[in-house]
Amino acid sequence: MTITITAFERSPDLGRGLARDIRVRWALEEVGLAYEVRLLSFDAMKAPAHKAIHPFGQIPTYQEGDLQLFETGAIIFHVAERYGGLLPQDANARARAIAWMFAALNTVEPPILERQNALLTERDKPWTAERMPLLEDRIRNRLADLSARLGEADWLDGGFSAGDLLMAHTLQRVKASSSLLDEHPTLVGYVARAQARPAYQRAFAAQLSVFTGKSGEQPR
Ligand code: GTB
Repeated sequence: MTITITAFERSPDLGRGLARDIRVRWALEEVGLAYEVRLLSFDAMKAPAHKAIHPFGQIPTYQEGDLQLFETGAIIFHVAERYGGLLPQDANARARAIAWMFAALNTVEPPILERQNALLTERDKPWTAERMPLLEDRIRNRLADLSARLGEADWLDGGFSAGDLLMAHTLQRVKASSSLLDEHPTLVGYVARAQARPAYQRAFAAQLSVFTGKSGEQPR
């Protein structure tokens, strides 16, 4: 069955791993599934045909036969459930890995997005300079707790899982736009370990190739 995902025709980072289709590409690479990519312009994302698949007019989406999905968390959970390899077999370990998926999306990502959105849309507002330290401290709190929990381990709970995939990509956004991650060498190492995975490298090269026409090196 052909799997088709959607991605940006034009991306602000020119395909350097920040747009969330990389999460889906990465998950598919981890489980060894081929996929096709439908590139969308901004207008196409907001058109009724795409909104029938993604109610909020965003990328990525996932189509497989008569299944159409949106939300990276749901897509990656589906891939993990249907194809295996991204979640442990043991029921309790599986439940804990799923908890890390939710932690990435519900607990760690929101303060990161809050800061990003403030920089993107409120940079020139009088309150932004005053608000920024508060937004950054919220991220710092999450990173400190995450770093303490990870400790010396390679991954969040045993072997690499869908929880690590979502967490590492969420942290990548911090790394790309601030020095906050550098305050935690443990987390810098964690992201580097995730990005060194062959599946991530293939996903990164595929996303980059949309913009360069050829596969690229992972930036350091
Ligand atoms: N919760 C959804 C999910 O996880 O799937 C969020 C999806 C989402 O935010 N999609 C973004 C989008 O479609 C692209 S990934 N935005 C267009 C819109 O909302 O109109 C966010 C993103 C894109 C590009 C960069 N970059 O280049 O730096 C960073 C992050």
